[in-house]
Amino acid sequence: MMDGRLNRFPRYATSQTVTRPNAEKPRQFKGFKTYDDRGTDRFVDPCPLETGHKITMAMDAPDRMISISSDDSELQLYDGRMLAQNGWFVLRSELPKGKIGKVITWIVEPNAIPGWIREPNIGFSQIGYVPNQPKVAVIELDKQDKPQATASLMRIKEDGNAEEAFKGDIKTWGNYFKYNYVKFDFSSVNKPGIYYIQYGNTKTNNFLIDERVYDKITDATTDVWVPIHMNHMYVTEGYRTWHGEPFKEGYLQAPPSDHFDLHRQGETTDTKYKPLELIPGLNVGGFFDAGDFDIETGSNINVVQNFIRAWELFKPQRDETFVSQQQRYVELHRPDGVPDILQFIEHGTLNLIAQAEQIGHMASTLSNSVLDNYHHLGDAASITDGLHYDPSLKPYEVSADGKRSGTPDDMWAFTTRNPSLDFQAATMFAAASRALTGYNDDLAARALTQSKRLRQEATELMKKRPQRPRPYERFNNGDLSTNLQLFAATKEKQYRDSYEKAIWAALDSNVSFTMQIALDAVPYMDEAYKKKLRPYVVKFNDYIKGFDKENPYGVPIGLGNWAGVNAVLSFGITVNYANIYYPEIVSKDEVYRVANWLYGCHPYHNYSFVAVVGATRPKQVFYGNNRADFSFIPGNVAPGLLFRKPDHFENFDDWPFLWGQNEGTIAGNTQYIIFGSSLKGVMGK
Ligand SMILES: [Ca+2]
Ligand SMILES: [Ca+2]
Ligand SMILES: [Ca+2]
Repeated sequence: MMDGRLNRFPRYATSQTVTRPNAEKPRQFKGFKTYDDRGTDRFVDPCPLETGHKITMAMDAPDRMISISSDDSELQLYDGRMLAQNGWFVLRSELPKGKIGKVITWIVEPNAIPGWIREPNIGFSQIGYVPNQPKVAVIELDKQDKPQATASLMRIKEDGNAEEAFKGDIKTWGNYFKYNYVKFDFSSVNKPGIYYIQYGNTKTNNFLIDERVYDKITDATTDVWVPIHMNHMYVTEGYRTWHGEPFKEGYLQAPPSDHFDLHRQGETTDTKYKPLELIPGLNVGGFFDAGDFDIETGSNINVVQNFIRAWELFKPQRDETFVSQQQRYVELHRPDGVPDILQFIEHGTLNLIAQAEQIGHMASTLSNSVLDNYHHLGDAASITDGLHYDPSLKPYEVSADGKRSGTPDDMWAFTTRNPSLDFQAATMFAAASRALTGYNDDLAARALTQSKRLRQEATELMKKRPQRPRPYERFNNGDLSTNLQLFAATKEKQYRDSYEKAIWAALDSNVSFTMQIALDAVPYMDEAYKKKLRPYVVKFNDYIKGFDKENPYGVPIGLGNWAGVNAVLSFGITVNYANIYYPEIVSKDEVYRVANWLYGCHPYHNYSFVAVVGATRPKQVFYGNNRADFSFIPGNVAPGLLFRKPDHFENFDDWPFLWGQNEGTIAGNTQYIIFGSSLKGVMGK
């Protein structure tokens, strides 16, 4: 209600706009434009939904009611979705010109409900539990709430009625940021069945206790999410085309540019190409970065490595995807006789090898040239016009032969040379050559050639710049990992010696950070190595158990600006590997920590963070390239709980546009495949 006039917030953007000359538009980020004005030189300006001096919203809902008033300024309510699907409702007053001191006054009155107590959030795994695993629900309570003495586990019988299968005491864990946490341990129940938890008046949705609950945890990700993110391919599923073949016109050499999305091209190109010259052969293979469509080279390197790790240790033979590089065609749910993971390794390698061969080193990224393409939502094939950019034509003009246009929409390759990225690529190419041998021998040989060349050249470049910090050593153990991969690929002793020379010192300085690489080496090393690693694994086991005291959920919870799923998954993978190689030190009970967290046992809500995984209640919305539909791409993994200072965790399920809590990335989702594969590997033992 605004000044007594009643209205409803519109379900969809349907209010009015006008256009104005671009000259009246405030300057946008670095002078870029978020819109394509189609040559009109005018921008779109939405009209307010309402104006007035007092607005009261949601007076029918005491928990959401809020009133805002201003006597000395006009309140203007806008629908931000008129300009962008991620727009919010905006209430604003324009500041008067030339006034200082107290300029305008707003009175904001949120409604308060005396004695309000939040409903308990009962955290449990929406996947369910295998019979012999620990089963502990973590119940998040308002600090004003009085904990119940007991909770019950209810079993749904075949006749549809429920019976109490177990009644147990509630144990207090204590306060963690905003809430009080108690636990309900029902590990003793191991009879397969359909269950729910009854805590006071709160009843959860149902879940399974069954031997096979983990069997399908990676299928949505490998069968659906990953193939949909294959770049430079037409991707189809049943009646639906997910996207046509993107970027047919290829990639231009980026000119010197301080760009967006953290991309930058230095003063020189570091290549044989002139600015805006076509670099041949880059429009092949590779995976979309995340909710956007660029190829982040660092992420794509991780992706190939993730697939290789899953392949080498677990050899998943699953074949549900048809991939034809020749036809540039992918079809979901159509087997073609080749394990999908091998095809994904090949697809990732094809783009990265093209970069190494055509550019001579790794590009930092292949990305949009104009900002109004970057926010594209919809079919990736329609981001650019598919025609080569020809500056001699006018914008939107097409050449007579239909092959060129004057629209400067071709993607750019950012090619500033970064030896640490070349090092990472060298590591990945070594592993790729091993994985692809016997499947695509030509690509395997090319990968090994590039691995050796890039490693050599990067080493020399590093030597020439001794004054610079070497981020690859500090952040990703690049040298250790490269040496290990090269040893695994070539069996040459020099690589093994270099690896062994460095690994123990790295473990001494940081056991949790280095443990994954140390475990990755186990299959390639001897018994003496495995024995020497033992005491470090004991230390790592203490590190795992330490999380029980740090927070109620027993996993490393990130408090940064991007919710911490990658750190949680890394932790889970290392725990799984530690159990696989050292089951007598790291017990099987530890491997469920991360699974519980991912599938629903976490703060804020109890929905599974993996789209469609967790039969009863996965999250409804994710930040993917279909986010404008308030939807998701199956198999996506949300970053999870975003921490907001001073004490708030959140993960919106009715608003997909907050990337920090809802965006799945290609590196993160393929990391999830390793997590899931290794967890299934543990189960199969
Ligand atoms: Ca990106
Ligand atoms: Ca296949
Ligand atoms: Ca074009």
